[in-house]
Amino acid sequence: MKPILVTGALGQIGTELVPALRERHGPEAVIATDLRMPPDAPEGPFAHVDVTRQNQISEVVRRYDVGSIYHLAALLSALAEDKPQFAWDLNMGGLYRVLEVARQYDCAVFNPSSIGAFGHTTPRERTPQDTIQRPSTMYGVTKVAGELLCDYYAQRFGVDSRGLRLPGIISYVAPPGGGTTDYAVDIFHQAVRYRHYTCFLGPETRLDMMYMPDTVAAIMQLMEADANNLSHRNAFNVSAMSITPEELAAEIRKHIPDFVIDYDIDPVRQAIADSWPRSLDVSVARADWEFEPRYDLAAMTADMLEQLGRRLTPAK
Ligand code: AKB
Repeated sequence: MKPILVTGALGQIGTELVPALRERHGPEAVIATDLRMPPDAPEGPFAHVDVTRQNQISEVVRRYDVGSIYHLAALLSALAEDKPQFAWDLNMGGLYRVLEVARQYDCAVFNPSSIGAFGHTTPRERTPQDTIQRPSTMYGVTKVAGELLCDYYAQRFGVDSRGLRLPGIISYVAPPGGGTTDYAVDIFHQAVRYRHYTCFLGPETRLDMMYMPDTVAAIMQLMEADANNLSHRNAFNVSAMSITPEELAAEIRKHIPDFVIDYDIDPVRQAIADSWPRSLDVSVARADWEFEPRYDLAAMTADMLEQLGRRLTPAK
């Protein structure tokens, strides 16, 4: 197998996807790239890449004879709403350049879409795989356009592009940063340290979520799936749970009985969340490539608290 290049390798997903890919394919087979430099000595090849500079991507692809690009570098929803012009340049410009390099050097591409690709007019319960997509955020606009652009490169140029519509991702290694679903990570850190969390989304805000081990497994499974079994290419709906802040707090309280949640709603992030689905229909991913997440709310919460309990010191 030819080497894999990962963009945005120091972000929330890259931090855990890169080691998983290295475990599967060997440390030298995965080239981690990011705009930032890694804080510690990397465990395999690392290159500085700004994804808005096509020559920087193609230089690394040529140097390592890369066969697939997992393109994770992007701005998340709340940050993209704060800096819409920059979000367009980074999210669309980066993806376009990755696809152009993939076309020229015959690479496969993984591109994450998001529940943010949906909007107010989308059916919000059991949101189908194929449905109305009229998002009202810049993040959503770049995600829908990205799904279409990946489909276009597959049809027009034969680029083997594949992707998932990711829900909020919960993890304990690297923080997300700039997303609407970030509360579902912050809450665990604050619960372990202070037994108290002030949530920026309202108590009944129901959104899809997935634990990082299931996310990493889903990305690898989709990229290894037989193309003949895929009825869709890009943007498979995936999710492992559909939860509210109140339900998550109640689950945490089973482990930390005196945990308290209160609310100070951020109108921008609340408006974004209110435009997203409350639960996704993931049946197409199940049928096409046997998507089967292992962690539900209870299993994810128990593991998050155990892992963070080892890493964080409770405040006195
Ligand atoms: C965000 O909140 O922006 C992301 C996402 C759901 O795409 N986590």
